[in-house]
Amino acid sequence: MPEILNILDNDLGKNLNNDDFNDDDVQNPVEPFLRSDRVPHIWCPGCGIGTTVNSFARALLESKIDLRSLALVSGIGCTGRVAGYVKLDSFHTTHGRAIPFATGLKLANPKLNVVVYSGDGDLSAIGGNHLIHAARRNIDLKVICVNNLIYAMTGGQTAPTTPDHSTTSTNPYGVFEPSFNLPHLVEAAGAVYVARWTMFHVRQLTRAISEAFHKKGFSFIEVISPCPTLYQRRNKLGDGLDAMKDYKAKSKVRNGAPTSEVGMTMTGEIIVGKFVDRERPDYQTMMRAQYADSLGERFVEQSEMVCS
Ligand SMILES: Cc1ncc(C[n+]2csc(CCOP(=O)(O)OP(=O)(O)O)c2C)c(N)n1
Ligand code: SF4
Ligand SMILES: [Mg+2]
Repeated sequence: MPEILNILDNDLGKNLNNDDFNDDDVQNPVEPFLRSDRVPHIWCPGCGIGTTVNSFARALLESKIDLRSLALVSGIGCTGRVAGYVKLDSFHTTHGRAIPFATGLKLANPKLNVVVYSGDGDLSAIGGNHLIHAARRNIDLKVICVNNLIYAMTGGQTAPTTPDHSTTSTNPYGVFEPSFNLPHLVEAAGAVYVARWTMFHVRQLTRAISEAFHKKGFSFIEVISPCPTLYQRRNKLGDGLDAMKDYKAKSKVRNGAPTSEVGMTMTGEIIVGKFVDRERPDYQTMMRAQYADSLGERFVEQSEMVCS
């Protein structure tokens, strides 16, 4: 039995097999990745999160990743619900703690491909410290951050990503504090792969997720995604379709753009693209090298210590 199944002991995972996902009879290629028994889902009409899941599932197909070696971890929020809807070994953890949870999985079983799928608030507010330190350590995680510019699940409060001058439930007279430019933050902290796409860019997003699967180290993909119910409505930006039109009109592809130049405003252009793709030893490679150097013959490879 593969190692992951022993370690995760997840009944759903036990039945996973890549062959199950190439069935010609299946009309929607994404459907086998979903726990259809959980439908209807909680997301509002026009919400962008479901479309990001579509791109994610297509990236799994494209990258031909072994699904038995995959684990998906979410925090709390509307985006955090992704963990409950994907038919994978997935974990819906506590608010802000998806990255430490994922780090634990990766350290316990280095062969796992670990994806963190969570919201801007979860990852950059309560979980902000974990975000920068995982990037600094270059832990081999693929982080997909759905940035709807707000704390959606709890009623539309200002998040560290909310652009100034926009209106939220906690800033009814307009946000005045500066927001995080997430690609810049994670690049400065040490991420090896950084990209941003909007929910309109479904193909580019799929490609970026596939690329991240083949990258070792801390990868961060930001997806700008509409929350029609709270952010769009309160700021008179229309519905989900209006958001798509807006993303189409305002997005400018600038691959390799300096991340210092990709900060967002409420109504300005949205710079998208792959900004960072660089090499740097990941945490576990550095750890092995250091221990081998210090311990000499007493060093034991972790793989020899993992039970099968
Ligand atoms: C320790 C703790 N503090 C606060 C909350 C309340 N809470 C739940 S989700 C959330 C914000 C989620 O925002 P985000 O990560 O952007 O997700 P979204 O709903 O926008 O997708 C907050 C503050 C909580 N569940 N746990
Ligand atoms: S509140 Fe916003 S983010 Fe949450 S499901 Fe509704 S539209 Fe999506
Ligand atoms: Mg959010």
